[in-house]
Amino acid sequence: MLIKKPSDIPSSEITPKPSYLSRRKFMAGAIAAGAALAGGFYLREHMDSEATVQAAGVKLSGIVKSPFSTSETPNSFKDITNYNNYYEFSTDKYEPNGLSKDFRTRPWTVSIEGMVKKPKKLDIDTILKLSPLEERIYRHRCVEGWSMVIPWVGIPLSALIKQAEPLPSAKFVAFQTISAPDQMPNQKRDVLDWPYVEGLRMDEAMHPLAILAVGLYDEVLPNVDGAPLRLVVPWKYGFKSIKAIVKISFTDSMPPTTWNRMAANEYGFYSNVNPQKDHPRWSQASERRIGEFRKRPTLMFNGYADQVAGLYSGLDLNKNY
Ligand SMILES: Nc1nc2c(c(=O)[nH]1)N[C@H]1C(S)=C(S)[C@@H](COP(=O)(O)O)O[C@H]1N2
Ligand SMILES: [Mo]
Repeated sequence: MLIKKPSDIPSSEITPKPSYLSRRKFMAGAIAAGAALAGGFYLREHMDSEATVQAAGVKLSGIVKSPFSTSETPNSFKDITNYNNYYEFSTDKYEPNGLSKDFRTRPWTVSIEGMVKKPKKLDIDTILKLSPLEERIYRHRCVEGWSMVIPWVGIPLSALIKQAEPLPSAKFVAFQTISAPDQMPNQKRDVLDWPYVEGLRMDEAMHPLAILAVGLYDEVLPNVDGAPLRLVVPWKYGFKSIKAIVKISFTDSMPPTTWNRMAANEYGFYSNVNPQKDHPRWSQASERRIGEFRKRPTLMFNGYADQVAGLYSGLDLNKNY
């Protein structure tokens, strides 16, 4: 990953989300007011042409709080949408938000295939109803040394996997981002091996902390954060959390991952946050939380060791980075 001098957003520029969004929220609320939906976990959409054109900003309803959330203070909506990695749009951190504004997230189908009893093509709005939407406030640690706290809204990845009924032979899950060079300018260029791909071991994918995010704060996921469907695995470096997913396939062998293909000595398959294992070009011992000045020590498994360390007992984390 390209390293930039950490010239982050000065806190004076960070408008707290409520005022930043107040007008948009009011509009979305007015649209949603017409939608009396019973039972809860529905996206209030298709109620107004504007809402279907640009789903981001529309309120999600029926969100339940998760016991897995951190009590740390989340970063602002503005931080989370204006300091991103999304190489399909730009290798700059500030540009993807603007460049992804018109990205089309409807209609959207996710193909579930490979070693499963029930392969399927699921519409994104069907996926949204698989499980109650949960708010998951997670730490997010990028391999380049910065971090944030992000209030995702999503469903457990396991809820989707169970639908497909993986075969006992399935040992890994592979994820793929959409190919849309007409919409993603860098997919016409030789920036990365497109489409972006990632993978998890099956037990990692079934872990209750692993989610598919569909929202941020209480709204539909902004395009820049990976709408309409994005993986979040909070004990791993950020690049594991693949955006704009269109394919999930089950395999018996370790799937390729984009950054491992680019530089295998720098990015392994596991990519667990590990302050003791330095990146060949920089230390991983500490991190800068966006919005803070002083660095913080990085925590083993990004602070989720109690929950996930058991997945790796018997694995040499120095070799399996
Ligand atoms: N498709 C795709 N997914 C991606 C990336 C990308 O460039 N393309 N960047 C990754 C990296 S390096 C990080 S740190 C996170 C950043 O997520 P965020 O922008 O929501 O903070 O997305 C990951 N997922
Ligand atoms: Mo990253």
